[in-house]
Amino acid sequence: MRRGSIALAAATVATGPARAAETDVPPWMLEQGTPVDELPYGSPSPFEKSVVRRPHETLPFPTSASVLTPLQDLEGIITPNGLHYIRSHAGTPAIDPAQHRLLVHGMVDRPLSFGMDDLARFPSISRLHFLECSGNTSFYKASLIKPNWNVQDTHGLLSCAEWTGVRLADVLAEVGVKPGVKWILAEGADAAAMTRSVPIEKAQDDAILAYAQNGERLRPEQGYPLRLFLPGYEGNINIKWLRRLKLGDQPFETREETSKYTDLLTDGIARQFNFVMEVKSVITRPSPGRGPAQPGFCEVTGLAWSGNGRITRVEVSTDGGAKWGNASLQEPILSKCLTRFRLPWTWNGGPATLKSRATDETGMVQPTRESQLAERGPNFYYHYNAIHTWQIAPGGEVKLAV
Ligand SMILES: Nc1nc2c(c(=O)[nH]1)N[C@H]1C(S)=C(S)[C@@H](COP(=O)(O)O)O[C@H]1N2
Ligand SMILES: [Mo]
Repeated sequence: MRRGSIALAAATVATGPARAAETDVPPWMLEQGTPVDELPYGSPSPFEKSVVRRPHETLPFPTSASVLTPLQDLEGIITPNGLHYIRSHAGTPAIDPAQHRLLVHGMVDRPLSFGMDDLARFPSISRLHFLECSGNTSFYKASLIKPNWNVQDTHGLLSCAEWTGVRLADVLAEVGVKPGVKWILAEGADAAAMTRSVPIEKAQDDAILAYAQNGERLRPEQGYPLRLFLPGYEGNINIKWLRRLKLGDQPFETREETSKYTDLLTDGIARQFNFVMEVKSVITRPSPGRGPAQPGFCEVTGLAWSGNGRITRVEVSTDGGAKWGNASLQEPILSKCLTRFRLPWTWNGGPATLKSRATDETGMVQPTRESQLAERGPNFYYHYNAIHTWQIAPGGEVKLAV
């Protein structure tokens, strides 16, 4: 569809753009604006007050240990720092960076304790990557599903930022990795003292000791002053407030990789160490609360990502999966990063069923909900990545469809 024809369609409907009145002068043009030096650190327009993180709409508990990113309100691929999802098992510790240390010990030649200044002396790198909690979208059990959920509820444990830090591989070279090292224990300095075992191959590959997020120092909630960032791996292993790395020849079998974050299979056996967040996508608009205002042109847009690499294709269906069309992918299309997709669509005002299906560079395709449930059985909780469905009613209201 050409741009001109889109504009024409919008202008012909009653609630579209008004005819221009050339002499109108808005009141904010008649007086001096707020002095700029009153804003040492800026915040969004007061008219954007509704664009906030929040816990699950219908959570059965009185308090929550996580708040979700409002994906329905965001553009492009970057999550503003104040809207990055938070999942913290014991709140946010108040850490003085001048006192924070990272101890690297175990099977190393020279155990060392690094201050933040010591780490800053290593060569730095910046990478754009998504972060997704493996519990994101873990609502495939029918009893958990609430029909009024919007995309913030279903997919909001997902964010994307530019992470800056130093390569873990460089720090490991400094301490000297002894032969036979296979795993590294990473420990956080929060009251949960969260610990996970990281495979040495990942540590030597693209692991980052991150101290900055979207150009500024990490937010306290994201692990200030230092976090482990493992691109494409489930959120939990990205240890925040990182204080210790212990090198060893076997996994450390911590609580978060035995009791939690394992996948219980149909035969009753739990699969451990499922790190990679596999190919997934979601339409962020139209979505619940963000339905089409009127029949006519309606852009379908959303996000796709894969912990295995780049997104190569996103298909969109508006008729429940009978026909699929290729969405256009917005550059940059980066490895282990959110990719924005868009498809021009004309909503005829009738019922419609929207789905998106992503493919990554390894050839993996998002499974249908039915096939994933059949394969994984009723006990599965983490790592759900099936095709997601929104239902548009004739009035334009959008609801979760399962
Ligand atoms: N020290 C520590 N690290 C942690 C956690 C925690 O509670 N403590 N939560 C983990 C979980 S479950 C997730 S999903 C991610 C969330 O990172 P975020 O809060 O920056 O989004 O951090 C992980 N790292
Ligand atoms: Mo998580």
